[in-house]
Amino acid sequence: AAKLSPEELLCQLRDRVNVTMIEGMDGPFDTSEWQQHLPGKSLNETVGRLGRCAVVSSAGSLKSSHLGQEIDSHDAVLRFNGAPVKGFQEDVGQKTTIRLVNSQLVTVEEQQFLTESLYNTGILIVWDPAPYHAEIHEWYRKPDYNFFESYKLYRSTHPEQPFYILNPKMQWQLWDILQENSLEHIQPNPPSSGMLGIVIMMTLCDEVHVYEFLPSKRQTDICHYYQKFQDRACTMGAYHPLLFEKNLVKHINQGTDEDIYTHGKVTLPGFRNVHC
Ligand code: NCC
Repeated sequence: AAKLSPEELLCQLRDRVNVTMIEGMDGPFDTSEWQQHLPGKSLNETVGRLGRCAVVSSAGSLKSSHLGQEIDSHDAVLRFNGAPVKGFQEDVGQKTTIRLVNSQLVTVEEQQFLTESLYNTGILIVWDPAPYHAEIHEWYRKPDYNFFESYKLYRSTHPEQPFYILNPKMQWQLWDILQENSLEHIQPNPPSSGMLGIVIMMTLCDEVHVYEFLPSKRQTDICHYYQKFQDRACTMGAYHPLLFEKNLVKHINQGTDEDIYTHGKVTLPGFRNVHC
């Protein structure tokens, strides 16, 4: 596999990864039942045009980072799954514009998902691992986790909160680019929420700063900044091709290595600012 230059790679990401949310016109969702649950406005309409954006990984290395103020200075902040802000503002900030959650959380942790106030802030997006390049109907028949009922339930109790379903085609378009740019064979598992969130923000924002996706000098085996649990696989990857994702992000980073080392910070252009 021939490695592309950072510029070529950015163009590939811009042109081949289609970031869209499920809409009422899409395949099996074009029923009156789904019409009433899916948000009326598109994600673009809901967020408007965003300038500087931050993506906050959930890594343990955010602990004692004091990055909170810097993170909150962005126009929009994306967080993942159950990553809290309460009690951790000093390190991760308090602003949440978008929260990207996986379908496992929405189903397996349904009770918490439906009741914890953490999820009531900002825009929610849920994604589910789909079979490789599966057509949307096929995925709908056998999602990895059947989160659809839980989604509808949440929508009924929080009708005013925008809550989108990520179109599953994106994950494999992105995975193909990861594979093409890696020398090793990658297991065909979808990218992590982290990598998906980075590309979502690149479509919405002029500039994206990613925190502690590429670990800083604070790198630790502690999985999350909000838990004591230790597992190196959280940072290196087991199911998700996390190491390959991180190599790719390192390759397209427009910031300095110093920024990575001290702040775990990567700077990426929004696709609007990528000229091919
Ligand atoms: O842990 P998780 O990820 O919620 O983390 C969000 C994203 O942050 C980046 N990360 C996290 C920890 C770390 N030490 N280094 C990192 O770089 C990754 O990019 C990660 O995607 C997920 O991707 O959805 C994941 O979700 C958890 C779990 O399902 C949720 O937290 C909900 O409880 C998965 N863990 C388990 O299933 C046990 C994790 O594998 C992937």
